Amino acid sequence: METQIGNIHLLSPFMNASGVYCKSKEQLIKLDNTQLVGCVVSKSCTFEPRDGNPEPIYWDDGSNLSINSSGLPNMGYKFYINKNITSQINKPYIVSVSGLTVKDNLTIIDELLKNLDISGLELNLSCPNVIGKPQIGYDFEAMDKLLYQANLLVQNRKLSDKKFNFGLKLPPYFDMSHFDIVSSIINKYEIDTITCINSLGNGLVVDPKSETVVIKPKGGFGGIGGSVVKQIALANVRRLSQLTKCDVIGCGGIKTGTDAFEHILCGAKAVQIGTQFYIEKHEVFERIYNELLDIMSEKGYKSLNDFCGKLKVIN
Ligand code: RRO
Repeated sequence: METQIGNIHLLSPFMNASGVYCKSKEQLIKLDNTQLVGCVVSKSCTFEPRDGNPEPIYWDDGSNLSINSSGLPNMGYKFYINKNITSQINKPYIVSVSGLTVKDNLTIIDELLKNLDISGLELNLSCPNVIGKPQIGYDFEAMDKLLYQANLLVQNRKLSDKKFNFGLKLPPYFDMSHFDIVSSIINKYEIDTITCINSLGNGLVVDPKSETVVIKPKGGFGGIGGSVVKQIALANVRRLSQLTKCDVIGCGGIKTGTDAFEHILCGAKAVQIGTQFYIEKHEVFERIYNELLDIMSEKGYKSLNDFCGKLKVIN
């Protein structure tokens, strides 16, 4: 079950999706101490600490459908790279970055690169929930400009230490031409990993009984997660692992070992769990790990590489 994502070696392919139980010091340490979590990912951070949007910001149906409009509540980037935290985490540790401006993103990345205690960063280009801030992953020109500048910083660091992992978190794409455009931008830079996909932005859950929305911010609109996004996630994992040189981390609709198996078959080298982690808490990792192990042994697969990216097509 070992795997490699960019420069990071993982003993288990499972990790938390950024945002779920990973904002506070206690939550990060708990993730580090959770069996079969291969890597700890922080809540996306901004330059300054933020409270996020007014509650209620999250809803799920208890099964596997979720909507959130958290609005980036976080402790500020300094918190996530402080020795106070990093010295307590023994597994690979990825800090998710979601600055509110280009300048903030570059400042945070620069500071992260100087920190030898973290394994890498996941630059979040796909937060759907900050009022007045469109998802940069859908603005190809802005994305290219940001990655150009971030890449300069990362290249400098790589001269002295090759181990830092530069990753991106992308929104879902729905058009073949968009896969082509995004991958041609990504391939210009030294990006090690891409996480596909963030929540499906600006969906709406309606409660027919009370005739209301289920979360408060933005009139009820928010990022959709869970089984309903799985097929979109699989398509993004598949296409972007074919078109880029990056290792892809699959995220979206993973509730069972079969879901994880499908992500890996489509090309994911590792997977993140969001909605189901929220619902089932930390026990989810061991359960899904064992389910995946059972599928592998039934099929006679000894390692993830035996089936990673080997989805068959119909000729
Ligand atoms: O904090 C959020 O509202 C949030 C973020 Br940054 C994100 O990347 N994805 C999401 O569904 N919510």
